[in-house]
Amino acid sequence: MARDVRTICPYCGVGCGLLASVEGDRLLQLRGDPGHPANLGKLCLKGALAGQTLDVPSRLRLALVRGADGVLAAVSSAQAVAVAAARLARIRDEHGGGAIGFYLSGQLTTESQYLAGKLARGYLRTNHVDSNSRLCMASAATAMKRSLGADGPPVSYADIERADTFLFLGSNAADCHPVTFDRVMRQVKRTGGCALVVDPRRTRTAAAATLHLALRPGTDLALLHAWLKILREEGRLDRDYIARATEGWEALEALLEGISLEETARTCGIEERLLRRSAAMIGDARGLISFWAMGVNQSLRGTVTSCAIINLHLATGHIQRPGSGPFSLTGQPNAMGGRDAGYLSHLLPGSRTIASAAHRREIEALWGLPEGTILAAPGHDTRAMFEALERGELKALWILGTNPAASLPDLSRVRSALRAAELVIVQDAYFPTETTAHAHVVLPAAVNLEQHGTFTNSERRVSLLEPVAPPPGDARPDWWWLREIGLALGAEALRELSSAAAIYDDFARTTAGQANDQSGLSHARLHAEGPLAWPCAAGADPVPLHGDRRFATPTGKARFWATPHEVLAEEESPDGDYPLLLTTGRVANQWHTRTKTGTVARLNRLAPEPYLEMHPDDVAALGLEAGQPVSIRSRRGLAHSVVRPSEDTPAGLCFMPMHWNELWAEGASVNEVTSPEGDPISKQPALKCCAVRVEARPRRG
Ligand SMILES: Nc1nc2c(c(=O)[nH]1)N[C@H]1C(S)=C(S)[C@@H](COP(=O)(O)OP(=O)(O)OC[C@H]3O[C@@H](n4cnc5c(=O)[nH]c(N)nc54)[C@H](O)[C@@H]3O)O[C@H]1N2
Ligand SMILES: Nc1nc2c(c(=O)[nH]1)N[C@H]1C(S)=C(S)[C@@H](COP(=O)(O)OP(=O)(O)OC[C@H]3O[C@@H](n4cnc5c(=O)[nH]c(N)nc54)[C@H](O)[C@@H]3O)O[C@H]1N2
Ligand code: SF4
Ligand SMILES: [Mo]
Repeated sequence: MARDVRTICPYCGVGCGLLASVEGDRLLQLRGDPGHPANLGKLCLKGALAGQTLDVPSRLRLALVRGADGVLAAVSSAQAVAVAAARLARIRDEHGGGAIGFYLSGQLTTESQYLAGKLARGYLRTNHVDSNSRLCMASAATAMKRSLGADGPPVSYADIERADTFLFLGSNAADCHPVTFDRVMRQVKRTGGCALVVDPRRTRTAAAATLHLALRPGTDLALLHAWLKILREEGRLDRDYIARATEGWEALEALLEGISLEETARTCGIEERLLRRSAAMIGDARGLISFWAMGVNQSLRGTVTSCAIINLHLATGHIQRPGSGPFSLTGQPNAMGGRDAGYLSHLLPGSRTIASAAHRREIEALWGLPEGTILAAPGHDTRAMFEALERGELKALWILGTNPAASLPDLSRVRSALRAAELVIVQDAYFPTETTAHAHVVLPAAVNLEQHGTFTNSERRVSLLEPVAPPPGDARPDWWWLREIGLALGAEALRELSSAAAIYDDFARTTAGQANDQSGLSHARLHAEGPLAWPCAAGADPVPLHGDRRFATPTGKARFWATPHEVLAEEESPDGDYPLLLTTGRVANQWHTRTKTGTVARLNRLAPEPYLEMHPDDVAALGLEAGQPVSIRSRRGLAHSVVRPSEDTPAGLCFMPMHWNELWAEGASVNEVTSPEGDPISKQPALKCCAVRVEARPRRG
């Protein structure tokens, strides 16, 4: 007899609920869960086919240890734990815990993310814990904290049905958050509202828009200031709200005074007429939701641009009321849970920071540790961690659920860091990956469809994962490996954390009374009641988001930030040697480094091979043609691809997806050429823009 099991899609941060029809150990079918507020039964193709990624030949079934001969060989789980623990212990004893780093992922459960942080900070005594969220949402998260006092969008999916105007900034939601995008477009149609898309390329999202502003890369901040200037001149700001709920308006107003629309039009490459038309659409909104993603975050100005998006909502009063709010789109399925659990180098669980002595003491007390156990200095962010590894300061890196040898910028440096490491532990569900090529120990992970745990989606909604199939071979949940190795290292306190439910309870306690309060949640409650959004305190129902609540800032008011748009020293602009700008991103149906989607034939039909998209004029000017193999050179390295002419990418810009990497072909990764420079506040790399030269390569015989 088949039964239904509720779980969550393993891919994007929309966090669609899945209903799995399961017979015994066998998954028969996945469908959208009509009862889940994120998707109301809908799914995109990736989610619908997620079951096909479980039992594939590239699944990692056994632990591997690299022998003296340099070859990875299968060992028992117990042997792998013993080897990993012994090598970590030696490094800790010789160099201190600070020689060990953890690089985590927004694709792990909150339980695994939390346990990794607890083991690292509380027992190994290293604060070098960071995650691929650094590449993804660090800017948005930093901005929400700076502007609103708490990291978490003050809006929910249900607000979509109460809004009529939707902004998409640096978001190709049609391909990357399809279920939310379709929901928005249904609402636009129903209300006769509008969707305004800001993206240098004509993506599928832009093509569906009421108005597409094809701005010059990196100039969103100038555009956002210009909109506010126009709205202010036209008396379309909410002065009451500004006075009642915000601070810092005067400085922003002074900045707006000094702005010239003519100059902004030139900076952004958008006609002044279109600046005014788009501002009018915002001014006319009854309910305004602004979605933003990597086109904003992965930039030298990621944080300040995210703050400017929030400025727009504060100044127009489109916040704290139904159908309005700034809505940072979560990339990975559990990036929000990871930040709640403190998986960036400056964070501790429950909206706390390492830099605060009071916060460290609170966590030490919750963990039953002596005062002073958690070190005061924040750990290395991702880039600093790999640089410390390259210098030999960091000796060991434990990588869970991410593939940095493909997804980090400036890959030749990343490889040299991994080669310099004394110990690289990689937990992954698939093998090989670009990163396992550098591993000394490889641990087989259960994927989320095979375990209990929680994921927190874009709208801060916590959902319970329940297994729809058993993990293959010796694969175990990530927290299981962390706990086994932690116990072998003497972290006895992990013993009682012997199930995902127990770990969740331990984590939820750390959030009591905090902005991201989940102390009212448990696996049992989530199982009984379904997904619930935070804040959700013990004994209380979820707190509504709307109404004039105090913001979680010291004064209770939201904060305007006034940063002028300026040319930055680190900015790569085209020159004689590198005359084109390259931008990078995603395509529909592919997921990141393709360990999962690469195994599903139907998902590969749309974009079966890597490509470099260029405007036909640039293709012609370089004497190239469709299908021509090319080399793409930047100041850092060389990548290979194949030309695809398209008018969707404006002249002077080219686009390369991030999905095809070294396993596909030598030099196939766009990150061979991208720059590690990033936002100085959030430390998020500016993966969206670097200067390159494109040249023909001989066609393969
Ligand atoms: N199919 C699919 N969906 C995914 C993923 C996937 O791998 N595949 N990954 C998930 C993850 S982790 C993430 S983070 C999200 C990412 O979701 P998105 O951020 O929507 O995707 P990207 O393609 O990285 O970038 C979005 C757009 O930014 C534009 N852009 C580049 N520079 C600028 C700029 O200066 N200003 C503006 N306004 N736009 C600019 C690019 O042209 C691109 O279309 O997707 C999630 N969903
Ligand atoms: N040029 C360029 N680079 C980018 C970006 C870009 O837009 N342009 N985007 C950046 C962004 S936003 C992101 S989020 C990153 C994503 O980059 P990565 O995180 O490196 O990409 P994934 O392919 O998702 O890697 C996840 C790894 O975890 C494994 N895995 C899957 N499930 C599990 C599990 O349950 N447990 C464990 N232990 N392993 C598992 C997968 O097999 C895979 O090897 O890339 C970043 N890099
Ligand atoms: S929209 Fe995202 S969460 Fe929903 S089914 Fe598609 S990939 Fe999964
Ligand atoms: Mo991401």
